[in-house]
Amino acid sequence: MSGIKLVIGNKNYSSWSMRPWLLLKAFDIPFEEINIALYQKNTAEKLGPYSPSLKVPALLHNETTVWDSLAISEYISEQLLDGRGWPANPKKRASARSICAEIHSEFPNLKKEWPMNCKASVPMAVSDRIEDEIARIDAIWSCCRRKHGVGGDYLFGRFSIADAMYAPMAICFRAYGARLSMEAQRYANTLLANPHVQEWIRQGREELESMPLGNVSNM
Ligand SMILES: N[C@@H](CCC(=O)N[C@@H](CS)C(=O)NCC(=O)O)C(=O)O
Repeated sequence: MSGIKLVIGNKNYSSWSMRPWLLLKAFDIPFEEINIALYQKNTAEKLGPYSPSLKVPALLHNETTVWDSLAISEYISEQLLDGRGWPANPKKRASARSICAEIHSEFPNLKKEWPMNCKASVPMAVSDRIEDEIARIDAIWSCCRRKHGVGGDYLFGRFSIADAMYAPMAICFRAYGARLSMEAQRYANTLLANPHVQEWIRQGREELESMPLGNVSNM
């Protein structure tokens, strides 16, 4: 027993939950999953014992609690992977950290208008508000693949935190029909073919809860 517990929300909707879950899976770290349905009357009460922010994800490891997807990813890399969550090369690592910070704090319109929904397949018109944000993610993916992707099919070659942070976007882009450059689309396909991403999507699709789109923005 690893002593690691990951508290997550609905797999169909919770993109922030997916990120550290995928990281743990990708590096074959055993953990116990605690699932809490979001936006129910008793959600805050259920999250209270685990997550100081009353949000998911949160990770419990022995006596330590860490919350927020990026902080959890850093913790996993530092405490459980000897730093292997990030690229070994310092320049690549700096780029990886930068693009992770970017997906964590930017793209407000995309997060609002195209929230993750594993069940969705509804081609949508691209609004002016999200056009530039999609183009920026396309540029990040294409540029990382070209500059840093040697040695594997992921942004920095082998799978890293950066791929875990961007994986939900591949689900959103497929669900809503984003048009990507060839290089970016190839990378999106790599993410969608990842067996752990497929496992997440499959489990998300099996969930019964459903929420109106307006309630799931930025999940
Ligand atoms: N910045 C946080 C965002 C966490 C977040 O917004 N989680 C959503 C679900 S994906 C949540 O718990 N929402 C419940 C609420 O806002 O009450 C992270 O990166 O983990």
